[in-house]
Amino acid sequence: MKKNQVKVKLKNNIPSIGTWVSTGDPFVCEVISRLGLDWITIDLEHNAVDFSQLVHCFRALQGSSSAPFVRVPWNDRQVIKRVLDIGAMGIVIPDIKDPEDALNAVSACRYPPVGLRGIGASRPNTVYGDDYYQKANDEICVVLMIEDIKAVEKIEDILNVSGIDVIFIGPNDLASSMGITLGMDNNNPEHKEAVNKVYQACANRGIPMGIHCGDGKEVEKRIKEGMRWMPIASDVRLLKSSFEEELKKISSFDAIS
Ligand code: 3PY
Ligand code: MG
Repeated sequence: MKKNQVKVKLKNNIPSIGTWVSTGDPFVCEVISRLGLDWITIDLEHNAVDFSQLVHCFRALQGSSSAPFVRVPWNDRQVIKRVLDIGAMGIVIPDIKDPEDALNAVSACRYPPVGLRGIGASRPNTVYGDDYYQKANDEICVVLMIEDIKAVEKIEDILNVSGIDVIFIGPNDLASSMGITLGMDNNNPEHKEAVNKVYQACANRGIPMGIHCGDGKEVEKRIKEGMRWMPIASDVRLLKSSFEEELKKISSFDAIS
């Protein structure tokens, strides 16, 4: 089984950059994966993407530099098992609220005796090699999402759970839980304070931390702040914004409403 280069980079304190694919479209994955991103996360949390589309997305990423990651819809052992058995090299688990959630999430991603993952990874055995079972616990990257102010308050207890590879902030759900205006690069001082609290707690323990970014400029800023695992927006957001940019350049364009 080949090494997960995302984990190699993070261990060496090198920023790891990727994006989100919300369309679940293999061709989109194929196109983006030729850009040299470290990972591509197929988002099953908020989109109409199912397991049979997911396997084709993974096939499209095969042979590229972009490791196949998945954001699962929920912290659910059954879903995590299937997504890993389809071939995910990284799992992003939303809305971790306390240490118990964190322990359940990490355990679902690791084989015994470390965790509770069941045996039966036929596709990974085929595409990653016969030693998948022996190596998977070390190579799978576990990304836990902190996106509720209650989780921020419990961050030290959450980080006591061993086996967390990345802590990742969902800025919009975090803002929503605080009752403040949404936004990726959120300027609200309380939001900034919450993000900084999580960053400091992670930095003290040497756990890489990241946040969802709206664009490359924000990624650059977050790297300078010390963060290490950032997606640039998503396929859908970038598709929409680049069309909007081009349409602005056509003075006679009058959008049909
Ligand atoms: C959020 O902002 O809530 C997210 O989940 C981003 O991925
Ligand atoms: Mg969220």
